[in-house]
Amino acid sequence: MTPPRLSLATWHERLRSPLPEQVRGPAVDPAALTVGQVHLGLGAFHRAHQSVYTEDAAAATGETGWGVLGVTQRSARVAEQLDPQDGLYGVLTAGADATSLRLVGSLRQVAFPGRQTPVVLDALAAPTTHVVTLTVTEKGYRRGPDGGLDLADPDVQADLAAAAADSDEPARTPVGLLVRGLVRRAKGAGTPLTVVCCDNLVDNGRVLARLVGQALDASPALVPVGAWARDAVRFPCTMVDRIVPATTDAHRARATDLLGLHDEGLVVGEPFTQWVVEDSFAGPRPAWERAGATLTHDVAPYERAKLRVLNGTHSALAYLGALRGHATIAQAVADPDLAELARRYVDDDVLPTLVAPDGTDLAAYRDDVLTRFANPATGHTTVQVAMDGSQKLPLRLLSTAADRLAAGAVPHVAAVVLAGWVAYVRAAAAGELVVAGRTVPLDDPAAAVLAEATRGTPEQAVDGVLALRDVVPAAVGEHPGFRAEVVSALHTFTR
Ligand code: CS2
Repeated sequence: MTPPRLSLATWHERLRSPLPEQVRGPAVDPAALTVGQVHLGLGAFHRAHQSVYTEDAAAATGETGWGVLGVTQRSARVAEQLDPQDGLYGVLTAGADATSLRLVGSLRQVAFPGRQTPVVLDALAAPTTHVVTLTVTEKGYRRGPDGGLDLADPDVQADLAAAAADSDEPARTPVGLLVRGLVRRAKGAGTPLTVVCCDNLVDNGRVLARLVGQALDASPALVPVGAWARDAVRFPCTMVDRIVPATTDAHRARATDLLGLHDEGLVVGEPFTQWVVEDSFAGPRPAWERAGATLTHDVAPYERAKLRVLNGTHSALAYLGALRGHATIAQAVADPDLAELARRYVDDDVLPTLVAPDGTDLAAYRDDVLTRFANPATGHTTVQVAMDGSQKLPLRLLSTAADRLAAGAVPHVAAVVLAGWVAYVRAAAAGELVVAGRTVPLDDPAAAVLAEATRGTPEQAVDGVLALRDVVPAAVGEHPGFRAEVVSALHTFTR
């Protein structure tokens, strides 16, 4: 018999019989909350991370004004998963030795911009909304080659035209949607707002502030809004961390087993979670520190250590692991050659570029990260982490390489990792990359450019990639010693 679908009613019904000890109900009742936070990019990561912090903060303080309006990005699917469940969903925590399930009640409403842009704009303008969080992935920001807003992008242009007209038409980009919300807010009560970027970008708050500033400068109609925003809107930087793989049928079956209810909105996370937030808010915020977040004046050392140690090594294991046929990150890091390479990468290339955040021992941090990668229970795939390399590698790998070269050292392992990416791109673009019996396509917004750049001999492929200025900084791309090492490493992959 199919178990009933999770909802407030079925959950209350479920409470009539005992729960397994690994299951915890929502810490707050979604029906008792009003919206105080809008989240753009309602994917699995938000649901397993910030939404949980917001719920725990509300539970700790008893405040009922921190319900979340979650805005989906690309499709209405998430709304279809969560609406029938009254916004309730489970987070399955998959540890190496134990699994637990908690339901989260902080999601008050779900909106899909394709249909409900006016709902989102009104929520962004509402004086009761104090915080906007974003997880829209690196590519979601629509940045151009100089890192600023890509004003030539037709979707960005459409959103800016809609912003100038303050119209209700469907938003096409997250930054466009945010800017349009700011326009409406400035024209309304003009209550201050804090916008919290939670993506893996370097200086994420400053980056987003710049994009919003550029959008508001782009049209004379928006100049007064820009002047208001400079005073009234804050963009704190953050470092977010939790490994959240795609939910699989096996995860769903496990959750159904534990809960006795079927949850279409289930997300999965590792036991570890961390959030470091710059304490710079324009108005009230959820008491995230009561939920374990660190509020600090300087996020940069945390963010840089996380991007370079965790994300950089993650990508290394993803490309090199997939090339060796490993389906998951746990399998890749269990491969002695790759474990050794990952450790050498951190020790030789990454750690010399870092300043330890307060109270952090970077060698211990490296060990913790490698242990987290080894957790087999998440099932995090190499192919998932390998996605969007053109967007991720500049931030997590090539910045490290640039710093080492500037210090006069050739980052040998970074060169091997870059060669691994080139080999991965070549194989995937040719339809020849097979991982766990499946042919893996090249999943990257720059797939066509990458396929073209990596054609020919290994030397030509390396030169093609090193010349991509959107991806590789000139100081790295034009360094002969680094090039020689990438070429020689690529030969070992293509042999
Ligand atoms: C991963 C990240 O897919 C990826 O690129 O490196 O999503 C990683 O799992 C998170 O940043 C961990 O906090």
